[in-house]
Amino acid sequence: MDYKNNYYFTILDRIESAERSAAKLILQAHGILAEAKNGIRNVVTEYDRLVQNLLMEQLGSTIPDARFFCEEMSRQDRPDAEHLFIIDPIDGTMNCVHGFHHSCISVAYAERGAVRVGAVYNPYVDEMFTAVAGHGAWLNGRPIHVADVGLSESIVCFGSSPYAPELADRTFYLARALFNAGLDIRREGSAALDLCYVAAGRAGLYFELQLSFWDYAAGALIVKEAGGQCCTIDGSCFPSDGSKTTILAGSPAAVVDFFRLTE
Ligand code: LIP
Repeated sequence: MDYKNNYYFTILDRIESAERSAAKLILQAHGILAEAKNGIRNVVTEYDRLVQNLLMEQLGSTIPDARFFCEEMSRQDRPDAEHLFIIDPIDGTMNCVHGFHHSCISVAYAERGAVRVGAVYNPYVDEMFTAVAGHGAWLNGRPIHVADVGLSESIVCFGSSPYAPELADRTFYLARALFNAGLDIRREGSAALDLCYVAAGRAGLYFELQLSFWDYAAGALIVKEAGGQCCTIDGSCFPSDGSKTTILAGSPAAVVDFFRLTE
């Protein structure tokens, strides 16, 4: 393995160990208080901040001139920075606040806008989903691959974009159409885990009409390295400026079926 890829695997190791240390904070959390960030559906907790600070400290010591694009930062660094960590300290914060044990820590490493490494850790079930660009995707160290099936044989995950209620009609119209075309639908509450479930072949498709860069940066790489497709809802590339976007991810066959269904 040449130096550069060794370098990415070294960064992956550092991200994994930082996520496992940060996860202890989440597992020890009791009586989590939610503060409204922008209305009662968009909340933050002290644990989001504690986890983010720990990750920034540990990863900042890994690459001293690294920049950060994190959910709980008031001002993100440039998404095209030479060395950038994209962090969602607790993806599925609302789940975490309500004791739904389905949340994760999501960290991606990018160079000049290209995501090279991704790791998503669900501490409640000790599942570490990882990927290195050009080298594949893994769950707890074992290779994973998207399901080799179309929509009719798929569970479909979707996100309800609770921070953008104006998108609800289109979201539930699509969810209904996919309920008819697929096996069943799931709204799990963590975009990063929805993407990892597609990568592991547990779900055949996932969509959401509004997501932030930190929600999908790591999960999208994990889907692609697991042989899946990941793009905007109309099949385009994600915005390079890190702005909010729609997302569609799935097995190649399920994505083709989705575009046939919605044309
Ligand atoms: C959440 C995502 C979820 C989406 C929410 C929010 P957060 O991330 O995981 O899929 O529906 O709008 O983006 O805010 O818990 O990190």
